[in-house]
Amino acid sequence: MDTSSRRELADWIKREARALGFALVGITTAEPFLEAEQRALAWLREGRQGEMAWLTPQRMRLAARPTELLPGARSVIVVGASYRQEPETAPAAAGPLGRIARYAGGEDYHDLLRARMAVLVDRLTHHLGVRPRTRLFVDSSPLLEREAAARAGLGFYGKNSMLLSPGGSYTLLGAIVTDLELEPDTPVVKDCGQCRLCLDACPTGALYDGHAVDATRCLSYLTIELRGPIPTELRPALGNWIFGCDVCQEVCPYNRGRGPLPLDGLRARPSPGPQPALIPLLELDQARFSALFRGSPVKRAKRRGLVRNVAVALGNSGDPAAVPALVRALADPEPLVRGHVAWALGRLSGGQAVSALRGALALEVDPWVRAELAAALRAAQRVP
Ligand code: B12
Ligand code: SF4
Ligand code: SF4
Repeated sequence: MDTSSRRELADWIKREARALGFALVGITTAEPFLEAEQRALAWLREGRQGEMAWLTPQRMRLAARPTELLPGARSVIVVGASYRQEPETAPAAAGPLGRIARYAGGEDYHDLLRARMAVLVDRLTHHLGVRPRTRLFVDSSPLLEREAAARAGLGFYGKNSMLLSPGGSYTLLGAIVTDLELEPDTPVVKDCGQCRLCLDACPTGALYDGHAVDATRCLSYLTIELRGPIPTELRPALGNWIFGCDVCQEVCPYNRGRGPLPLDGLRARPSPGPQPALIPLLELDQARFSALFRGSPVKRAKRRGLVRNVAVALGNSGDPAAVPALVRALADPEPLVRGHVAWALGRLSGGQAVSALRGALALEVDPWVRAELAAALRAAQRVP
């Protein structure tokens, strides 16, 4: 294909992608991402991935080499879907409220983006009269998506490690690796300058080294990916985040102003909403959890993970109205939940908390929960 045909096809793809609702679209070559690979391998060597055991050096090497992901690959089409929205609009619920990261308020973006990208490939097939070889990536398969997006000219790395484009960072990325030869875009040469708002705002100091995140400290990891107990010293930093965290994006000047409208389906569902009441969530059983979060990214945390986070957020709320619900939750079937509920009661203290913790300690058999109960009892008794 000559240069003008490559450019024409690239332009056609971009028009179609925008018509499908993608706020961002760009193209890069299938050359390997060698510098990013080195950064990713260093990140792994330093143990920044925590317990995300699926992030292995082998996977990172693959993720940096589109031609190994699709033999014969020549180009990568990268799309970005906006999920920009204000969560602060009229919290309807009473009592202590939690927060769910904006990206997780709507439908599961993996399915949503993948379906639109598949339509793009179908239209491309129709346009060309022949089906090109393609492989679609949305988050869960190996491909360094931010790196692909940066090289495809969608934006640049912010100090919060997000891909920043002129419309901000509230975008989810997807990539189509293909054997088509397309005219590539040029990367954006830009940086954050002297700004360091996100570095100062991160509740746990998870941002380091200019543009990287230590996942083991990031609330997004702690509330979604971490399956076991949240380290005690980081629990207060959760504040009321119960699934993900948007702090380093909320403070970013690139996210001020209007920006692109969210893709249909990525708007927050009315229930449970972006700032749900915490007490009803603490009381969710498995059936109600499954019904409430069907088709939502929140299901990734599983019931036990979400209720664990809710317990921590209630402990952080300082609201004594949470004590009776927490006392009931000391009987939760999951030891993980009981241990965090104990911590929350220790923080809220008061006579009812102390006697419930004593009673639970007398009955508890799980050694980890016993240790949490004992520590919580000491904490609750210390507070006047
Ligand atoms: C694992 C993962 C996480 C982990 C680890 C995050 C991390 N930064 O690595 C956790 C669970 C913490 C996480 C959190 C979030 N994630 Co996440 N996550 C991923 C996933 C699946 C893999 C990322 C990965 O490989 N990390 C390893 C590191 C080494 O690679 P990297 O993230 O690309 O980091 C690059 C930078 O650190 C950069 N870098 C490092 N040093 C330097 C220095 C310089 C000078 C430069 C220029 C660059 C640079 O190089 C690295 C390699 O390219 C990707 C999807 C994918 N397949 O890429 C989504 C993805 C990155 N996540 C995404 C989102 C939305 C989030 C959250 C906002 C969700 C939330 N609200 O809670 C937070 C944001 C946290 C943050 N500030 O980054 C989006 C980001 C979209 C965007 N516009 O940037 C992605 C792309 C998913 C998607 N398909 O849209 N995530
Ligand atoms: S998502 Fe939250 S915890 Fe993670 S780096 Fe950003 S501000 Fe810090
Ligand atoms: S808050 Fe400032 S430093 Fe952080 S990503 Fe945004 S512009 Fe860059």
